[in-house]
Amino acid sequence: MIREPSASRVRKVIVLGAIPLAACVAACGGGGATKGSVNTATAPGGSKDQSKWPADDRSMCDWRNKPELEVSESAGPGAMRPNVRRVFKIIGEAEARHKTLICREIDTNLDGIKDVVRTFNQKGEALHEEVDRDYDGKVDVWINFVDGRMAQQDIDTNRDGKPDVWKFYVNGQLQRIRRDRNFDGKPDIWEIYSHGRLERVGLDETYDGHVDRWDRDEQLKYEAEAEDRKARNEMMNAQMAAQQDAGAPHTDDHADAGAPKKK
Ligand SMILES: [Ca+2]
Ligand SMILES: [Ca+2]
Ligand SMILES: [Ca+2]
Repeated sequence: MIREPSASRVRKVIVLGAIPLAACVAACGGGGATKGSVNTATAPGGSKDQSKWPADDRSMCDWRNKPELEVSESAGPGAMRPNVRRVFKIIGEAEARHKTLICREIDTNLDGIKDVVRTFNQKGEALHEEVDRDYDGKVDVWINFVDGRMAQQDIDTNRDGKPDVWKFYVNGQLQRIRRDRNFDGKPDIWEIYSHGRLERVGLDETYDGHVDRWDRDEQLKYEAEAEDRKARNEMMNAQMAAQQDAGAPHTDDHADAGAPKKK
């Protein structure tokens, strides 16, 4: 049931992608920079024909009706019209007066609709990012930064406009992932990572919000057991060697303690 709309969406994406491709071969002169954009979907109201870009680019920066902010528009690679908007705030007084970037948004697939936006603090560190990764006109990735590093990434995988995967990072390293398999808005899988690797998984099989089962990653479990076994064997060998060493008279072959006696 869940697969059906996404399959039809894929077909739609292909159909939409085919038209701009033909248009672009004629109009874009095979420019390398446009290569990435021809195979993507076009957001509703957008167009891969840059002369037909809509007047409203669905800006995600908050700058309209704010005359105190300065806005710059520029054209990135492959764009014949501006597809990058930067919003600056003037801070400080007199000598210290300068402008600082507070928001930047880009139309990355060149359909005239902005699809990624990032905000910054006055230190220039990233604060928040929103992305329409599949170019359907709806945001599907939300990222929060702490001290300029990614701290949380929320992802919408079923295109209902709400996140169903939540990834948490500490010092840039993945620590936890929560997943919502039945799309009720609540997590039912909890993944715990250690040094970037999956360590254990908690499953809520009844969707009541409580973990019913914790599974340790089998590979990690095997490695941990192998380590234990190795350590135990080494300890036993050392003990045996010490015992034999203590009990046996000092001979030249004491270094072979624990090994079968030679003839
Ligand atoms: Ca776009
Ligand atoms: Ca989207
Ligand atoms: Ca759920």
